[in-house]
Parts: sequence; structure tokens; C-alpha cells
Amino acid sequence: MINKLADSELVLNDDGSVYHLNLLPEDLAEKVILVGDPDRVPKVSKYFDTIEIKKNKREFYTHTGTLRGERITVMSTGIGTENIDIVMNELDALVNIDLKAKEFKTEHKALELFRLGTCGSVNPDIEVNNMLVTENVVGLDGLLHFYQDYAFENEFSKNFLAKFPYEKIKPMLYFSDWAEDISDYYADAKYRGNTATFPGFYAPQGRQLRLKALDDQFLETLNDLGVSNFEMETSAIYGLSKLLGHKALTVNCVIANRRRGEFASDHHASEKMMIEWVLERIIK
Ligand code: R1P
Ligand code: URA
Repeated sequence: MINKLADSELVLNDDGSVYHLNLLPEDLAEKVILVGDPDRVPKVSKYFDTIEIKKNKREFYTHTGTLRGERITVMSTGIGTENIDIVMNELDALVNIDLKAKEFKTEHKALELFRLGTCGSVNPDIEVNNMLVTENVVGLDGLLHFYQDYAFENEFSKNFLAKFPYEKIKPMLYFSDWAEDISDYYADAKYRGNTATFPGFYAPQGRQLRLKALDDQFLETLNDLGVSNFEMETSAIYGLSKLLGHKALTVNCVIANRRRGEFASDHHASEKMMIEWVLERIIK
């Protein structure tokens, strides 16, 4: 493997910060909360005791400070796995690459990443305004096809792949073994489940406005294969965390039950409940 990275491969800004996140290594804590919506960043950091860093570029807003004395970062990723490709690689570069020398560090540092997002449910029994922790994730987005060594297998993935009926879509499955390690933290989560990550909000999520979706039974089929909910980032977070050696866990609040046609009337309240619930658990 080539050790020294060319300027075109590891792109930095004039101040030496990573290109899209606009961060220097010292701006980042080892515990990082990832949220989709930039407006959710201050909704998380308002619980911090101190905020020492506020930086942004494009949709990537970062606040770093302390919570109960421990350093913590919250960052927005925007929407979709393409953004997660940037976020994961640049976060990893901040801790595992010497940005000045453009060389890999010999000692590996593992980040703890928590996605706090929103999702829809494909299981009619999963009620809106509750939190769901992702154990397995089905990536229907395709990002990880571009990386080597991405095959992960467990009972859920074997069963899912054997029965998945859509030839044009090539699912890739991942799981959080960290979720198992820290399951005590989440013992009182109402739901744990298998999340599908989609490459879009409309037909990929079975929504049909003026255009027809591939199959109008798509969500029912996924639910029959064991999927409980869906959103647009977790496959890339879990897949790239596994490859890069970071720890990741997704907690989403369910704001839509698609089988019952329900949308959480006050999704801001469930978002607040999720933020408080997670912050209470990740730093004691
Ligand atoms: C779609 O509205 C967005 O909401 C969900 C999806 O994953 C997608 O990013 O998550 P966030 O609320 O974290 O953005
Ligand atoms: N996030 C999604 O991606 N879809 C929904 O329906 C709700 C939240």
C-alpha cells in the first residue's frame, strides 16, 4: 500500500483542515454524535456544559464541547450515504492520518459514533414517537460496492439475501457488533431492529407521487424479510465503521408508520426525547 498520500487524494483546505468537514484534528472528540439535519446540531449541543468549537462548511456543521466533563462532538451529515462516504473518510483521516505528513499513523484510534436520526417504519406494529436501535442494516444504496472487503454475514443476512426478490437491486448487509457489546445501555429501548438504508426518499422508500415505484408492495416485502424501519444513512455508517475500525450505533426516532399511513404530529418532541435519552446514556 502507498503510504504517502498525494494532494489530490487527501484534500486539505489552506489552514490544513480536511476538505469538506473543515475540521482540524484538535476540533474533534473521540465520541461523535452524527445527525442528518444541521438544525439538530444546536438541539444536541445545548445540553453540553461548554462548547469550544463551532465550525461548518456546506451541510456539515460541527460543535465540540464537554458533557458532564467528557469531550464530545456533534456533527450534521446532511442526507444520504454519499455524504456519509465523505464524513466517515474525513473523520477517520482526522484521527488516523498525519495530515501534515499525509501519512498513515502507526497507531489506530477508534471513534465512537452515534447516529441520532429519524426514520420510517415498515412494520405496522412499530409505533411513531418511539426510538429504534439498529442491530442489522440492509444497504440498498450501493456505496459499499465501491470498496473492497465489505462482506459481512450473519443469520439475518443469509436469510435476507436468500429471499430478496428484486434482481436489479444488490443489497449489502452489515451489523453493529458494538450494539451487542453495549446492549446494557439500550436495555430499555422500546425497539431494536433491522434497518433498511435507501438511496432516496420517494420511490426507493415506496412513495409514489406522480411516478410509479418498482413494486407497490416493496415495503411489505421488506417487512416480510425481517426489516423493521428505514432511513438513508446507517448502511454506510455501519459498513465504513467496520472497514475503518470505528464503533457505530444508530438510534432513530420513528416519525412515520408507512403501513398505517401515520406521521408523528409532533416529531420535534420525539426528536427532543431521543436526544435526551441518548445523551443520558452515552455519558454517565
Ligand atoms: C429524510 O427526510 C432524512 O431524514 C432521515 C433520513 O435518513 C434522511 O436523512 O434522517 P435525519 O433526520 O437524520 O436526516
Ligand atoms: N426518514 C426517512 O428517510 N423517511 C421517512 O419517511 C421518515 C424519516
